[in-house]
Amino acid sequence: MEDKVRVRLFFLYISDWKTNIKIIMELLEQLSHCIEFGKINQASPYPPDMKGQDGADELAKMALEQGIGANDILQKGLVPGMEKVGVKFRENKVFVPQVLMSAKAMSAAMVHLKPFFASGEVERKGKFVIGTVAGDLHDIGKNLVSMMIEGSGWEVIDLGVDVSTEKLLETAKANPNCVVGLSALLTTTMNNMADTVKKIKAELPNQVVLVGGAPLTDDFRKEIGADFYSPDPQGAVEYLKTLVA
Ligand code: B1M
Repeated sequence: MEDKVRVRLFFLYISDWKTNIKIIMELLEQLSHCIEFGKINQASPYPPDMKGQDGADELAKMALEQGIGANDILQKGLVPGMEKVGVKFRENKVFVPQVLMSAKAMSAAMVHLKPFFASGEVERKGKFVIGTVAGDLHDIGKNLVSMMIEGSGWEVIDLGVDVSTEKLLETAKANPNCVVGLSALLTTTMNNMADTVKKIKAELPNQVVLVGGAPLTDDFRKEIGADFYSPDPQGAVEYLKTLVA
């Protein structure tokens, strides 16, 4: 091949490659935007200013079709969107309903990525076992924490509400190196939380336990021997990040 032709082909390849990168970046940015603003799919009327546009559902599928890796879609599209929601929620710039819409958008995208997680192609950051402590039926806050942590790339095992110490211990033992998260909303069930943490630490001294819930304080966390207290989901996400850094 002539040198001139070779040079032209090289520049064609570079410009094609640049275009592809641009398309990929735009797609991931759009995906992140859908998560941040809770755009589930094209049919969803929310948010009103994105009516009729593709949502997380269509864009995640499109990204896979364009050959973008499932891990890149998660880490460069979905996670940054969820992170923005977490920060805005902490700063009272968005509220529970908006976070729930973001979580729904995240789930719609995750449907397409799930097979890649199942095949082991995409690695999760770790396992997070969460539950509301025994005697406590409040789960709205716990669910938000659970969704945000899943959205940050962890596999979440959600045991629900009114979770006994025995169930938590059994799950922690079955999932070595997991992090346990406990939520309590009642002053009465804070005592159950203390009891649960004590028993977990007695049987599994190295088990990391993260606690949260409206009546808790960091002093209470220290008193009961848990490793970390977060007043909000974003704090929990940031703490987990430090464990895998
Ligand atoms: Co209940 N309730 N409730 N309740 N309830 C409270 C908590 C209460 C403060 C209301 C009041 O009296 N002002 C009061 C507790 C008083 C106290 O103990 N000091 C109370 C009571 C007394 C009760 C009952 C005993 C009432 C009765 O039957 N007499 C009863 C108890 C039932 C039981 O649990 N055994 C009861 C029942 C219920 C409902 C079932 C009706 C319902 C729960 C529905 C559900 O969760 N599916 C309910 C609700 C909705 C509330 C209020 C109104 C709202 C709680 C909530 O969801 N907040 C609440 C009053 C209030 O807070 N205004 C109240 C929104 C949620 C996003 O916030 O859960 O704090 P929160 O979660 C936050 C943070 O705390 C943090 O992140 C979340 C997002 O920012 N966080 C974590 C939570 N868990 C975390 C874990 C982490 C990290 C962060 O790491 C693991």
